[in-house]
Amino acid sequence: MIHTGKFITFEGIEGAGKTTGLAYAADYLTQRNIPFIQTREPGGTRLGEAVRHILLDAAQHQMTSEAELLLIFAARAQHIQQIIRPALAAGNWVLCDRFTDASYAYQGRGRGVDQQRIALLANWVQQDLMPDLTLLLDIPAKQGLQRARQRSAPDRFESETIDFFTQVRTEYLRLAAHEADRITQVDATLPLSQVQQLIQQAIQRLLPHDN
Ligand code: T5A
Repeated sequence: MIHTGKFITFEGIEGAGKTTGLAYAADYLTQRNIPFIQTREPGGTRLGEAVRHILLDAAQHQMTSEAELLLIFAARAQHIQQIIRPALAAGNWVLCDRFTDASYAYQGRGRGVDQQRIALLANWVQQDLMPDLTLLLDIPAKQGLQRARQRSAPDRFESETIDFFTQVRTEYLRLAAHEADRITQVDATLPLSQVQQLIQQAIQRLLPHDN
């Protein structure tokens, strides 16, 4: 019997396989009768999805880095209070497609916003909330973008340069090296079955021994 929900986030650049990995994790938890919700950032609430629409809109090319960061954290504040904390408190696991690591990677390293400002916002909206596990799906920028662009027309972020995504990836890898206990790095260029096996192994470590 599980009493406390676990908070798992999925990170990586465009096309790394976060959505695919999250769907696999959801199947895995379902098979083990572990209650969970799946959600995403930006998004997850009515407010968050409206903010997501603005953030991804390719027509919003004049958006400043500061406006972008504050919109993301406004959505995150709502998401944490309305969805994530209540779900965890009720004993559900939370599978979340992106969280604050993305802000350090995209707005910090990618856009050049001072990382201390991001940390200030993170402390404000998260307080003691941190993911129990973050799966970083790592892929070279060119390969990730190829996958993402095969799927749909580029949104405002996907229209960025390879250099931008290389910077974003570099920051994700730095975070993974710095927080190795929380962040499990997965080679997302591997065949899907092997990626899924690595995801399963990481999640298994969070399960109580009788599960
Ligand atoms: N953002 C977000 C910020 O800037 N700051 C923040 O703080 C936050 C929270 C939206 C944008 O918001 C920005 C970053 C983003 O640009 P998003 O919706 O998560 O974020 O957007 P994407 O990263 O664009 O999501 P994608 O759906 O494009 O990428 P995924 O989810 O990583 O990739 P996925 O699973 O859809 O897979 C892509 C394709 O690859 C295949 C899949 O079948 C699919 O076709 N694939 C594989 N192929 C071969 N081998 C494998 N191992 C494969 N795994 C997946």
